[in-house]
Amino acid sequence: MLPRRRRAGSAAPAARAAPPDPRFPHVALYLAERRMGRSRRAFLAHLARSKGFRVLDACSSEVTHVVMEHTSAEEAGRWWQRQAAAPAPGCHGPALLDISWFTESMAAGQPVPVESRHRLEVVTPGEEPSKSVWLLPYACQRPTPLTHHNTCLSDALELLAEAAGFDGSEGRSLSFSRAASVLKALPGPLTDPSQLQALPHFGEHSQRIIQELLEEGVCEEVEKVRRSERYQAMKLFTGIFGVGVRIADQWFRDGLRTLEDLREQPQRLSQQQEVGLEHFRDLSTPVQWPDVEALQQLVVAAVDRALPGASVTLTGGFRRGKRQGHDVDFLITHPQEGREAGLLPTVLQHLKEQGLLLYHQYHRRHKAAARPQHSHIMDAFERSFCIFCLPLPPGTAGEDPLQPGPAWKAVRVDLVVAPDSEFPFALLGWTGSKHFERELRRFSRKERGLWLNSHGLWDPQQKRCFHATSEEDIFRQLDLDYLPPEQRNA
Ligand code: DCP
Ligand code: MG
Repeated sequence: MLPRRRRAGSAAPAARAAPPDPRFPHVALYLAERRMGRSRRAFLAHLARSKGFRVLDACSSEVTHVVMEHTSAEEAGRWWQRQAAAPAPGCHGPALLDISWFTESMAAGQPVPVESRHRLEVVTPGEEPSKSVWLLPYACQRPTPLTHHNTCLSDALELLAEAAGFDGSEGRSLSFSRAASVLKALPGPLTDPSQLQALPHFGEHSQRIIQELLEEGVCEEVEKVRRSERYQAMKLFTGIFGVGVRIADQWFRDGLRTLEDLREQPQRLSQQQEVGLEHFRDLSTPVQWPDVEALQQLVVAAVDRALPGASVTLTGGFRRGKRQGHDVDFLITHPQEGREAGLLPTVLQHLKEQGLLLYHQYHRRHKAAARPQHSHIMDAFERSFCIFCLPLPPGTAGEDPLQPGPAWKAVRVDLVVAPDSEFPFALLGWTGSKHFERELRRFSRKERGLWLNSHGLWDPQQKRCFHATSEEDIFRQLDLDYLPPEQRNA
């Protein structure tokens, strides 16, 4: 181990920023936090400085060696250009290197000569930008398509995540969700348990589940949970509109198991749950794409009547490309900030007059909570959780001509109103998936020191909010590669 070189009297923070007597003055190292992550970068910088390397905290024309992880040469080149660090006269800009140069240099105790194998991989146009992007630790760093190669495996882990959530074990639930989400982003099917070694978020338990599934085709623990009375009752109860895990758990502990049990005890139900139970069959049947189109027309017409110029944007799972879902989510705004405030009651009134609403629960905007500083609160927008009475096209009501069904069906719709300045954040927050959003917030806080929610992005150090005009803007502020909605199915 090389001795640490210290200058007597040098103040520690200043020495950390730019040690005045580096052992290798011709090397100025910059570690790019992008994709490396804040904590890893700090660790590597400390290591390099302890070996006498000069590590710069900011990009500048002085930098001779840039080390990046999980990125291609093109991406790195574009990124470097954006840093606007013009090379010093006579220089060609820094060498863009992968971590192998850094590790070899640390092992050698001095900068090793740059060889072509150290340089970031050049990717031909059309190829994946970074082959190992799916190994990145946060779901918001990995493109996750809707359909993928490991559905059976990820479904099994998601079932365990759901069951752990039913038992209030949030940590366990998150671990399974993270592992499931990694599988969804893999570029091909997982066929051998040894492949798990390279993947992030695979603890001993998740590995064991996957190994059994790969070897036996079925996992006893998963099947046992699936068959259990507890899981089945909790799944049934939490599937009722207005019923969360806490209430479902109480009902289970009181001995209730079926919808019939609930119908016999109507005094237990809130008005919302009563409506949920009444329309249970319709509401537990997935909403299909043609329903979404029909609903969008109805909502657009009602919003337009209430406030001309206001816009209606489809969010949630359907924006991510899902062809069916449990509800339909719409985000409403107006280009003139403030005009949108208090819009929903009028919209709801118009819908009611047309007989399109079976139920709605209106929440006005919660002013104090609608700040990114309150990042623990998902959002405090003006909104309404509705059950629409969606007319069915002629000829589709009821399969049996002798027993025609009703000419409508109940569909869950969420209407959310955001002011123009918060719209990109609201759109990003309401597009999901839930796991993607959770990871994006965690990434912002842990890796960038910023607090994100559906209202904005807050810098607690500088005590200021970022302005954004699009989702792309927000990804850029977080120094993340942009992922379109269809790649956010984490
Ligand atoms: N959302 C979130 N956290 C929550 C609830 C919602 O981040 N606790 C965000 C992400 C969701 C979006 O809001 O994707 C819409 O919520 P939904 O429950 O409607 O979920 P989806 O639309 O993704 O799926 P589906 O409606 O098909 O179940
Ligand atoms: Mg939805």
